Amino acid sequence: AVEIRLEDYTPPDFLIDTVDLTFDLSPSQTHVRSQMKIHRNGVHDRALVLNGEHMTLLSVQVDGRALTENQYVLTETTLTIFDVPDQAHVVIENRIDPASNTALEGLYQSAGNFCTQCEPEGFRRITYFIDRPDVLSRYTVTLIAEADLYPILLSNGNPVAAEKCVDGKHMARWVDPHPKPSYLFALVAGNLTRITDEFVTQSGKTVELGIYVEAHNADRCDHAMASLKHAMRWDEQVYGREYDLDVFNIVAVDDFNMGAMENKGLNVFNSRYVLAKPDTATDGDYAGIESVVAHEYFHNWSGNRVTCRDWFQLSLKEGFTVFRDQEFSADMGSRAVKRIADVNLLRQVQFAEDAGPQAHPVQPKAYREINNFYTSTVYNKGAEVVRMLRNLLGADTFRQGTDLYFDRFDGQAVTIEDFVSCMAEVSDLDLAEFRQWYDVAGTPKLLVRDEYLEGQYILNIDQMVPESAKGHPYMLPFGFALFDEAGQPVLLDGKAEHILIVEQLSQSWTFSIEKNHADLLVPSLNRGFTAPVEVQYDYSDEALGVLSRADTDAFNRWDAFQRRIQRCLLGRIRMAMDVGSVGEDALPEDLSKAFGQLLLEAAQDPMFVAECIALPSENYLADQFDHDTPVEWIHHERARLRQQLAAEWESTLQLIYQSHDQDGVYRFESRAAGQRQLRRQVLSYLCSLKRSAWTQLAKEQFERADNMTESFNALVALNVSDSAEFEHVLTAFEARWRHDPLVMDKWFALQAQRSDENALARVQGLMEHPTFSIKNPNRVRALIGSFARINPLRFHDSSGSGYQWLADRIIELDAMNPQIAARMASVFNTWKRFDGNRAALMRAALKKIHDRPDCSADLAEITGKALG
Ligand code: HT7
Ligand code: ZN
Repeated sequence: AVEIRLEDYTPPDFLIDTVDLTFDLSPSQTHVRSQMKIHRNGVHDRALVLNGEHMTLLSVQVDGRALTENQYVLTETTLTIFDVPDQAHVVIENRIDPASNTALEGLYQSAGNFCTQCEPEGFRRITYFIDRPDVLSRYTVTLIAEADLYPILLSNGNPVAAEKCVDGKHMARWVDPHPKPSYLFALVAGNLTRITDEFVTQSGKTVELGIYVEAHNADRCDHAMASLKHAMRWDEQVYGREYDLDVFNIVAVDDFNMGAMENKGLNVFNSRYVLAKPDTATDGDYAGIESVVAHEYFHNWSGNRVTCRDWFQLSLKEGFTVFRDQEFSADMGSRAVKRIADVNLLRQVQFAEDAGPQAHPVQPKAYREINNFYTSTVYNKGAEVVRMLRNLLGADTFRQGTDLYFDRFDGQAVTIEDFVSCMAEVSDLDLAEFRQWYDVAGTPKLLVRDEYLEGQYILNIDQMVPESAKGHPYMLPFGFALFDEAGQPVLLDGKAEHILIVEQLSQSWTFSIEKNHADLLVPSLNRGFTAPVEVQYDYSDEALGVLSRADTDAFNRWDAFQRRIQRCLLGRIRMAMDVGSVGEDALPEDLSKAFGQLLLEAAQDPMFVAECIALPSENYLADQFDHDTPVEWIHHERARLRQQLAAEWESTLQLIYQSHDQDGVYRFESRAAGQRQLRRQVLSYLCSLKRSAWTQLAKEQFERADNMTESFNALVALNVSDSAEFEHVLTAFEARWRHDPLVMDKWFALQAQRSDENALARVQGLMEHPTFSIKNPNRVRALIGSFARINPLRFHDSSGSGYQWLADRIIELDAMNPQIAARMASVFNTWKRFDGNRAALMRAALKKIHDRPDCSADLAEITGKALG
């Protein structure tokens, strides 16, 4: 694939004002008729070039005249029409084969129903079109299909007609009054049940809401519907954004490459982000549904009404919309815990991406395959950049900025620059330097030093910027406060908390402090994680103890405790590497005490305590090594620390477990979910002691549970216990749920993470399970993805067996679904961070995948960059 560069952007040669599409749907021979009114954009004499792939062209007409083959040129990817008038009526007929579309882009079938996925470039697999986001058109869509097989016919916009045809078929027509780019087009046709509700907007308009699912899932839609209504209200209250069609529909499909898609008025979802009832879905699933439903709904403004000029602007809609969904979820549940979860994800996934071969700026400057740029950098770092703008401007001014942005650019395809300009215009800030956040890859480091001099406290911040920043400093907001050794806030210039604006490579601030502090002063830095940076400050263990006990910023309390744990673990891992065996040293007293102190707070805020006592993941610990990553020592030392903490606090853990037991019906509600999460952590600690009393407790929890969260959490704890009970319970779980693929994904994922020596053979065996299918992305992620991503001990087996097996699976997947294959391949990105033997084996796996003549463009871009 050729490289596409931001600097080469030119406006489209033609625009398409209206498009009238008629689909005669059939699994392997769908007929598409497209009537377009087009006009030349500007003064030029270039031909009309339409994108089109994987389809059969049947006819082309311009202004009522059929074209002969010398009047156009057809290639594998384009249809070029010569001598088109400045304004023309173009009619194209073509045929497509949805049943054999395993890439799940364009029009395809899932469970016998038709559905589409057009972002970013799927529309060109449906019909010939100018398939780029800055071509906005008004769509009319007519769907014709067999009435008994496909009673439901949906598209974007509002329904305007429906009738029976003579031949057992029926038709429905939809008109979308809002001009939109082709990537927001959608159609669905199938045998689906509709769950309905309605929403009255702030201006009094009633919107009909529909969720369409297979009939047997009709009882699993309540939570998605409630989430949708909450999101609609929140967007009115927080951003003043109202919904703009008569209907809003969501369709759940089983075969889907990502989470969901924000097609105008017709969101299509991976069924895992719609379907939930207490006995099949965990609290995590409920939270995921709430945030993805909201995310897609919020796109109606941030993405659909105001869209992207080109795909380099992807973060304009995705970063902003992730920020919006994060804030929504914070308002629905616990703000502090949401922030912890978001930062954890950022550090584990985005920081790693930014430090590896696929690193790119939030606004990439070049790509070969745009599908590879739906990344954590574009989404999560993009959201952090918007969050920084909000923090720099303050909430009210930021809202003025978003109002200006939505009003000024409504109905247009715009750039990140347009967004930032609105923020600069409403504030008195010069944001020119802030742009660096969008333009430069890599995570900046801040080196912080401080000193106390006779009533004055001096804070110094030095920026260590990534190489590609060429020595230019970043502009960022930096939350800051100071505490004394007793954990009391120390006023700085009379204030307990400051947001500093950091904008120079080296900067210092001098504050007057009232009391005379001879002893320990502890700075609380980057509070609430105001900027996506790594902060280095030489904290003593005692200082971390002060913050984890007393910081008034919950995020920094969590962070301080996690830093303390990480310091202990990394020290032990390095020691184990040196001496070649697992250590025997005792639990550090301060760490144990801080752990115990947190446990005392369990009754007050169970979810927060659960987050604090969760040990850093093996992958996160591995990321702290830039060579010879010691997978075995990471695994064993992490397990040893867990056991030591459990042994030291065993009776308290037991008490907590019991006191957070819940009676009554399951409800997805903040405190109850927090209690369940706490019980999960506590039970896993207890089970790590491998004592039959605790294994029994977990088994009882499994047997008594009336909801999936408690049932699955028992399974997780039993996995830690390594006991024979685990096998029995796994079998019981499978017997009950083997016909429910979404529930079985949990079972596949858990089995794939088992760390015993039989792990790879087990995963290979599970690929033969009747519920597993390599064609389904959810199954692939659950089984193959979990083994490769969250079972580092076995995936990185020094024999290379894990690597070779994964390489073969990726090659198999590439022939069906290149997007999923490319995503899987990114686990090999880290090969340089392993010892010579593993690095060579990982590289060999990458080369095997890459050096095939039929390697897809998606996969070749990822593996090519990884190989370097
Ligand atoms: N805007 C969507 C991104 C997307 C996607 C969704 C489903 C399947 C393939 C896809 N490619 C890109 C999802 C979102 O961020 O809302
Ligand atoms: Zn999105």
